[in-house]
Amino acid sequence: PAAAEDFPFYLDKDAFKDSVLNHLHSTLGTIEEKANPQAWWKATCAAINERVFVGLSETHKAHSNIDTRAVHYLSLEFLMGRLTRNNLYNLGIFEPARDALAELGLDIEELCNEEPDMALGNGGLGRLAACFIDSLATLGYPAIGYGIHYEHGLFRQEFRDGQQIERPDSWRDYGNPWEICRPESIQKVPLFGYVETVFGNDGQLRKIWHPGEMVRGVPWDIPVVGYGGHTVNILRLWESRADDYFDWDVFNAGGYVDAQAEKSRAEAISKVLYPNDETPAGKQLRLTQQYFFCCCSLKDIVRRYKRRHDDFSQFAEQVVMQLNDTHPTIAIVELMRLLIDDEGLDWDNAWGICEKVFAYTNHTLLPEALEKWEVGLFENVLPRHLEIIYEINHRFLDDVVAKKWPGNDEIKRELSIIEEGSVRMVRMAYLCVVCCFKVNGVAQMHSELVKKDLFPKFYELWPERFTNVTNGITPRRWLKACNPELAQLYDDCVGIHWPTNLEMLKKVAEYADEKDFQQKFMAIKHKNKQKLATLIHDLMGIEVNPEAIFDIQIKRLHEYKRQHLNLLHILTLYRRILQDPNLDIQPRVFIFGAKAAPGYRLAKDIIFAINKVGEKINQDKRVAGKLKVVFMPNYRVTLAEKMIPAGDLSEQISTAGKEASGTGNMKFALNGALTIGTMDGANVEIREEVGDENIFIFGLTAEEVDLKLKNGYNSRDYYYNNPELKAVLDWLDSDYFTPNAPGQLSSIKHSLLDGGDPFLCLADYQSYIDAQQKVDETYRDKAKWAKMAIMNAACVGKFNSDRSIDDYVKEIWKLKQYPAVQ
Ligand code: 26W
Repeated sequence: PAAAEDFPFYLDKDAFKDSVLNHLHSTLGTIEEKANPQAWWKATCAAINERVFVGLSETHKAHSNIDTRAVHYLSLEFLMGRLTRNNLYNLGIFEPARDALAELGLDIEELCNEEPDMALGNGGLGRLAACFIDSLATLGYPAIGYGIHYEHGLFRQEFRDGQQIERPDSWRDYGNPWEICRPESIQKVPLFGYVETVFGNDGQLRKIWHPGEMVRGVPWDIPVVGYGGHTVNILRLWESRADDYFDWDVFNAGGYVDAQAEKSRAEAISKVLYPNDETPAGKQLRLTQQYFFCCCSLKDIVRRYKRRHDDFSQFAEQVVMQLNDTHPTIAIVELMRLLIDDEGLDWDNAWGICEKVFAYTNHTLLPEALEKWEVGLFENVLPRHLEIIYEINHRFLDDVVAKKWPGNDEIKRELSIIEEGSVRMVRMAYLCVVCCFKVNGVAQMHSELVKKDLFPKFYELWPERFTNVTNGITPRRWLKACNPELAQLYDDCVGIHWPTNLEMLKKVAEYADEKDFQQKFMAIKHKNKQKLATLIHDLMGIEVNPEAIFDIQIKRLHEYKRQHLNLLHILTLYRRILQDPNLDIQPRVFIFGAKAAPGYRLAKDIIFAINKVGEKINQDKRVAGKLKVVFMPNYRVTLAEKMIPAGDLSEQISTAGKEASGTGNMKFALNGALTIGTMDGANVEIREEVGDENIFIFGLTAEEVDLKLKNGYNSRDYYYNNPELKAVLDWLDSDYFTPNAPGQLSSIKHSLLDGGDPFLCLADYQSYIDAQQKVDETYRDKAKWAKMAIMNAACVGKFNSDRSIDDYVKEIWKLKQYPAVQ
């Protein structure tokens, strides 16, 4: 139980109950007899917020009094999930709140289910941002997250006859108790128009941008409560509004309709999150979103700085900005513009500042995911920024590239921020590398590939710029809050301080061989599996056996993540069972969760195929319950919190060299699942930590993948030389799984054979099947499996996001800790 001395906002059950009742009456304006669960939830949030807001203002005071250096985390995505439970745990008042609500006849689980998921992100990158701001607050660092206040987050997924359909997500329909509107900090954002060149009084050329349109950015602050409640930082999200849309002149001139149209155009900017991960949209609205939030955030930062300083000499001491992938790259250009056009600095001065304040994190090596924008789009939306980009490029090529490689025009073409071709493009990643003082990848292996494959010439130019920060996850959400029974077991074993010192769990490894501990550990896993089984039954009507192996793959749907390789394994087992009804295998439940980008045909076909194969298997009497396939709809943070504690086997099976890091792999291991995975991303480091004997590694290495592709990979060779693989693929292509509709599942086989199998599913097939066979054999030995599971949970302390933040602070941000509330 939380000790009052560790948690300054601790209050007991009775005090919490009074507070909830008080808010039910005076904030919600209702009474016990009339209140519905939503009103109770909101009253509870109001009771929590009484503490949160005190922490917020204390933190604000503390940080502005000392005028501290702060990190500004710029991200188009923050995948926060629900906040009620985490805020309660971080304040140390979960138990009193639970008991108080119970006395009021309320179940805290049910109450928490009233909260919609804050799904303002696609996947790994957005969730990483959420874990990072949790850690920053927990460690007491001055930090602010900047992003977009989307009206609609990532779409809600439904299945209709096995096909994904997308429905709008409306997370704020009935108000959100966690956000505070700050109209006093509204910013104006210029767009479109043209640039005029004038002579200033000093005889210097000056540029004046005459925007064609203005929109307003309205900030909404979400308090970010650190564990212990000693620091409450903010996440500031910008909402777009029309500038003076109620323009009386237009109105009186009969232009009411035009004014309304302008209003909807402006408000479209923050309307919806782009649901594509890995494939940039290339759309004007997306570039506008990026500029909109960067412009608002920079003006906010500069305004705050100028309250204390008369010139910009201290700016780079006070401010560091982390760019979460290339999505906020335009912030670099916007700061140049602000400093030169608005503040009157000269180029060298302005550039000198920019070079000290921006750092860039790369999250992907997939070439199609690297953002490029058509020059024409810039010309139209941000004409002044295009000029500045040209100037940055010009100076870079002439001053830097020409000095390093004199007379080499080929290399200039290669490194130019502008890609020449039939359509000229701005390469956003190059712009980042040219300006940022640090560029980091998100796992050791990924950071090596960033240097070697992605930016080799830049690495030659500036080797000291490139670094690694391995990703991490917050153990508060991903262990303490989502798996309270395991958390309790750890409290009993190693004391209560592991949530902020995850390496303490190492001590648990000492118990890995003890029968008694193994039993306790696996009993908790079993309970979590029962709970998930109930949820699956309630949501989908499918009966699954908690004794079976829970084999889970949850992540965005993408060819490189190879959900279809998993499917080939399922088909292989199904076929073997039909051929030999007495086949002795461990019962398994294959559980999936994944959203496909709405325009990604093959990804949607893979979802459909898994659903169809699942339907067949689940109702086939001959399978006798040995296999079940469950594709849970609408995978999101809240569902992950229920699935991960129940996992036995964690599927991390991307083509080596493609998954930058992965973070689901860390969450599973921490909750005692074993990994089956390739030598990719953070799997490599997980293997290092848990030991080769406690993980199932299979498949080609990244070097072998490259070599195969270079030497002309032919997937057909594998198809014709492996009868079981051939049979399984042909089977998928028949009408067995889609009676009366032959060919409905053909696109998968087609992509693997005619499409050339770009992610080498067929090359890795046999090795995967063999590794799965080993999983099956290992699971039969209960003690061995328990020991391996415990070793995984005990040994992955490295992957906590507090360690990631420490690495960022030491390598890049150079911050000091200032916990505000004692
Ligand atoms: C422009 C469209 C777009 C949107 C999002 C392109 C690329 C992205 C992200 C890079 C997708 C993403 O979430 N990447 C994941 O980032 C995680 C956090 O670092 C890593 O763990 C995953 O390996 C990486 O795929």
